[in-house]
Amino acid sequence: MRSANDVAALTGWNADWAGLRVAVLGLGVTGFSVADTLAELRAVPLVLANRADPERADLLDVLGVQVVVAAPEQDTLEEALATFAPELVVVSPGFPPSHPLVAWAIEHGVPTWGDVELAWRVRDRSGVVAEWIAVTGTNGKTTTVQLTTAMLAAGGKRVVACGNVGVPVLDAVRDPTGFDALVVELSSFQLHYLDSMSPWSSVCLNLAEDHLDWHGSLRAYAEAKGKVYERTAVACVYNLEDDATREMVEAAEVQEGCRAIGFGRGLPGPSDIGLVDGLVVDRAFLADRWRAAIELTSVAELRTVGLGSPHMISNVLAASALARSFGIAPDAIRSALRAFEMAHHRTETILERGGVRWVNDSKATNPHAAQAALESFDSVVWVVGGLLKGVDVDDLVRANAARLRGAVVIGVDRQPVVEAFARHAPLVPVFEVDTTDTKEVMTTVVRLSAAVAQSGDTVLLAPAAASMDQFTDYADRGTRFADAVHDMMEGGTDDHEPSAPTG
Ligand code: UMA
Repeated sequence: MRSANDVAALTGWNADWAGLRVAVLGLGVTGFSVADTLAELRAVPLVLANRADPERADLLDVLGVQVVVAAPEQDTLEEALATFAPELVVVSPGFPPSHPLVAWAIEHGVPTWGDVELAWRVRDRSGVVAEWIAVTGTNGKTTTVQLTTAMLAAGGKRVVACGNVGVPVLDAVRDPTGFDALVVELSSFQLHYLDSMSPWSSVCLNLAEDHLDWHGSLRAYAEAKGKVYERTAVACVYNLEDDATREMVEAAEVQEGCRAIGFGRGLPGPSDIGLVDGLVVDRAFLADRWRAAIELTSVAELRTVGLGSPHMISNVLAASALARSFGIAPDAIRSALRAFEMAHHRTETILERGGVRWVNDSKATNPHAAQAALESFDSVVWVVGGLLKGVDVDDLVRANAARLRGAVVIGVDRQPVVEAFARHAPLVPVFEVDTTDTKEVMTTVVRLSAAVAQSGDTVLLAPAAASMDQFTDYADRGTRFADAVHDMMEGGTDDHEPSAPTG
């Protein structure tokens, strides 16, 4: 039996992983990449999951990895874990620290790592050790990761986006050709289980309430986010418009010589990236930053590629800071931005009909993201609701009451949303979609919205909530909305009357 100290010392692909008993919690994309890696390292993984995709379980069977699947209400997994007596537990991000299997490991003094911790330790797999650029924040992570990746690629670097964007970091690390840099999106869940990463540069884009059910409190959520800056080597990038991010940088233990670089939509000081007269300028990565600045692009140019809204400009500023910290030239940044294509489901216009614009921002899974989307439009029919994750929407409703033509409320947690409207926006007509048939939800949403919207309005899907109550994920929710919009608008069936508003 190896001690926790022995396990803590395991660093490097060629360390002595052979025979190490590792319990792997979860069998989604993360759990599979972990078990597959451990098998390659000749460790002894045991995968435990409450549910599992049979294809992944079959593949692991071929690799000789044991998998136990059982419902949470049975004690099977706890018993299997105790009998296995793991020397290490690797936890998928969906498992909160309060999950009985994680709690068991902590109680028994067994080290608990996330997949990203394991990936950091074995990052020398291909022989070429990539630098890591770490990105977190409540909102804008994926866009910023994609922008940064595009900028590095335009600068001639071999680079890949990975982590919470959907590609497990272990898959990127095991790519046989290797990379100059990994741009790693880190969720608060992944950061919670990550303790030794030392990134080249790092950013926490912003901080607002989210995932309180997983973390237990806003404080625990913020603590996890702040870990992104620990041991950073070159640049801690923070948001000049969000003090919480600056405080995280101040609290972090970073490497000697690491700089703090601010980004914001105001005039940049020395060591900042910001806006001057509609130009995006870098006053951080140049020798004479006290007197000079480098122009990277303009807000007018950003508008032409759909990056002109305030929150997108912030993402561009943050990505530019990360790219500049990696030595990417201004020309490469500009050309990456010109060629950038926004990912789907992020303030994406589906179509315009009769002066009404239909916009899909299904990615707005919390109030902060929804606020950013709502601010982009003057008069909105707002499609809101889903799984609220313990977050309250009162402030959001209050702040946007004046711009709302109406609201269409979806999801299981409709009650608190409807009540928030009754309290803070009693004059806004509110329609509830109470069907539980997944196929019907978006058809009903589009029918109700079409009846309420007037020329000049935007019908905006920006739910401020997670999607898993009624959809597979935010992409499924957005696609179903877009499909329903196309079906109704292109089928010309937009002449329905709304049913009576509630509240
Ligand atoms: N499982 C259980 N019991 C539980 C929870 C999970 O058995 O209580 C098991 C099941 O086998 C299930 C598997 O764990 O199939 C799922 O694991 P997971 O929830 O950790 O998800 P993965 O499929 O491994 O995907 C995760 C991230 N998901 C979450 O953090 C919830 C993906 O982010 C990420 O892309 C992927 O790792 C690769 O890094 C998604 C996400 O929703 C996009 N992230 C949240 C967000 O962005 O807000 C944090």
